[in-house]
Amino acid sequence: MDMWYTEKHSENVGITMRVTQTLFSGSSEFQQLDVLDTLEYGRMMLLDGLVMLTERDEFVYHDMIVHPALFVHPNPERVLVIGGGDGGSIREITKHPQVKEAVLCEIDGLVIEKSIELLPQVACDIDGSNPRVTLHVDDGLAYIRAHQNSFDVILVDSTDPIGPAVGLFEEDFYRLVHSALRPDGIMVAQSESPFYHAQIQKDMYRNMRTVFPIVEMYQAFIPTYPSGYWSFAFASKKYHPVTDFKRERAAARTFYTKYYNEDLHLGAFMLPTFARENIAE
Ligand code: AG3
Repeated sequence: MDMWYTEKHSENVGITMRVTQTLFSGSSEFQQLDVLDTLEYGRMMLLDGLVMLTERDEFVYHDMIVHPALFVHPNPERVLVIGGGDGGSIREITKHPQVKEAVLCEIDGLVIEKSIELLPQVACDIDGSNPRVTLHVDDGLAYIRAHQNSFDVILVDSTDPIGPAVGLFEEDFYRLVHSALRPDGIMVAQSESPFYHAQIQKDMYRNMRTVFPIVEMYQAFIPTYPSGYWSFAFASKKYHPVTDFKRERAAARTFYTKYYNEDLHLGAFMLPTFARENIAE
């Protein structure tokens, strides 16, 4: 049998992959979850039909949502991930020796459960084996409302702004994140494709700028996401991601990063003109 999965990226374009097996297909009270095995990209997780990760290219996303902020903040001891129930961001965070506690707040317990079962190389630090990791199955907004002035870095590892993630792109949410951060805290949020999602980016960056004094966009190449060209928002109370970056510290890292490095850190913030224009003030 010839089975293919297609995620439509627009009305007229999509990405399609040959599938060998459905490992899980079901729904929670929040969304539809599927884990498929593909020939080219290994196992793939979908939420409401959208590709969240594949085994082959998840290193790009997880390196890039985590390491820029953790190498800019001089002492990231407490780090929170909102969403990210697959555990990939937590895995990268715990590579940093200064991190004392990495907290995951995911709304959907099914995502955590199926990631531990079917994506063990991604979920390796959320399976109870890492004493520096704490899990909460809770709404991110409720969690941060109850944890003011508590974190050095908060990562918003969300899906697209449809379904349960809509609130994670709004100004009220960024205000809560701001107050859940310590006085020199940094937020990083995945911020969609500059190529396909110009309007989402425009609204999202405007919302962040009303709350944070420093807001910059940076980019990464993620083959299985719409257009392959993806972005992240760096929103910060004090540290600038380029001028406060200490290259030597990143170069002296004690762990392997397959995508991130100290040169790429700077290059990632250098945007093409059309991407700059999406978020122009
Ligand atoms: N977060 C998913 C980013 C959005 C992808 N969008 C899409 N395929 N339309 C990734 C979660 C990984 N921890």
